[in-house]
Amino acid sequence: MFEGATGALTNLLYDIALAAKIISGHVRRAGLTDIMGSVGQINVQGEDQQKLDVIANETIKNAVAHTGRVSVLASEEEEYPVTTNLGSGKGSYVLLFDPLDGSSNIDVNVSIGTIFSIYRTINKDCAGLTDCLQRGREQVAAGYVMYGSSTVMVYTTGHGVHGFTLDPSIGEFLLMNSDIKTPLSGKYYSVNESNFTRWSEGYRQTVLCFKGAGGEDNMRKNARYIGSLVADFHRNLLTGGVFMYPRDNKSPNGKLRLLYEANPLAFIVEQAGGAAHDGLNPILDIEPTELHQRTPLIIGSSEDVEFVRRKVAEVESAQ
Ligand code: P6P
Repeated sequence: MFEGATGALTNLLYDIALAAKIISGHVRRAGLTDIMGSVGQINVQGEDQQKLDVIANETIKNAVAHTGRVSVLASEEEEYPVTTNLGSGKGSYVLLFDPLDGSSNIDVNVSIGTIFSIYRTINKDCAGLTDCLQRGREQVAAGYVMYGSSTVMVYTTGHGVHGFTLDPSIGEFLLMNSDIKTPLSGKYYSVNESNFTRWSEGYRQTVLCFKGAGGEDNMRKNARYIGSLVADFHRNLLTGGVFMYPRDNKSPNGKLRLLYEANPLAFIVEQAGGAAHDGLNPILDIEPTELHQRTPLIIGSSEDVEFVRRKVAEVESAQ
């Protein structure tokens, strides 16, 4: 505990861990109870809202909204920020989250995840949208929960990255990896190659290098793409590699969300010795302007991320 600390952040992380245990229980029972599939509604993202999305979103809101610790929260499933503590907007922290990322994979039993990002409240009288639109560099904590073969929680508070595994027999997260460091370079590249024809030439040449066909054979890597961000990120964090969701002519701002997907994972990967950028600048330096804004994302091992940045710049400056 640091001098002057109240324990509020620690307790907020416990609140999130409690929500994760509840969500994990639902995910593990999906298929046995009527919670798989769609609710027949479209969410604010224009995506077919899955029942587990709604359950996860409500679970996290209920775990934090009345504790006095969170002033305002924002979720991928909520169009606007939600002022908490009976609408007072008072509380030390701001919580941004994607309650269940990759939920389209639920019905086929592929790993999915919760991603969260925590900031200090700026407007002490009544927090709101501006408290949510802070640069990623200002995060005080970030993490994710992956509901996979086991349920793992990985987080940072700016003092290293730490991984926990849920022991269902006692209902507690147990520390498994303290101070995770990601390799400087890895054997995997992760990208949806069906977008190849939509990319700029720089990204096409970069991926050809990863395939051993771009003239930089030392950059040849294995392709691994699950299509669930938390699962792809977690594998690359532990084994090394680079995940890419570049801008393309279908998604000119990229697909992934800055505030509750890219920023928290960027904070984690930088704390683990890796890097994250949007093709030009570090993710954590982006000044947010909208709650659900998208960003291109290149994230993972520092040497691999730098290779992507350098190769794309080299190819596109020569055009
Ligand atoms: P695509 C899942 O829908 C998600 O938001 C991330 O979890 C994942 O990395 C990405 O989209 C996959 O997108 O276009 O490759 O299917």
